[in-house]
Amino acid sequence: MAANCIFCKIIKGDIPSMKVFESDKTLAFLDINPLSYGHTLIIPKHHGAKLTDIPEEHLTELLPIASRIAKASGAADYNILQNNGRLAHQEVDHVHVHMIPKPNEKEGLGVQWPQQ
Ligand code: IU
Repeated sequence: MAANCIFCKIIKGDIPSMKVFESDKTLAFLDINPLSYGHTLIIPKHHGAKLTDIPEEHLTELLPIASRIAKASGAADYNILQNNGRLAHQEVDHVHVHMIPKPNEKEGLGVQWPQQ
């Protein structure tokens, strides 16, 4: 945990979030400024700014959980993104994987997400 990290504060529950999934190693919650309905962040509970700062055993759930959430979103198409460093457009210095559904323009998503 890093005292001044906003995602560590979300993990601790000091800042509220719309949780989608939680285990001992991983937390997933809705992005506060979503690029699409259902935009979710999947983060390791172990603090580290970049992927290369995190021990591998804390990374193992990130893609499987992103995959599960993508499936649950009902979107056939979606982006999985993970930015490292300012040149790569990273704004929050705690590793996070974005799952960004791409709703079908005619049908939207297959399921409803909670309102943010
Ligand atoms: P980036 O990969 O570091 O650029 O993405 C940071 C994301 O974190 C961005 O989509 C923000 O909307 C999101 N976010 C959030 O969900 N909750 C917060 O309190 C803050 C940022 I600060």
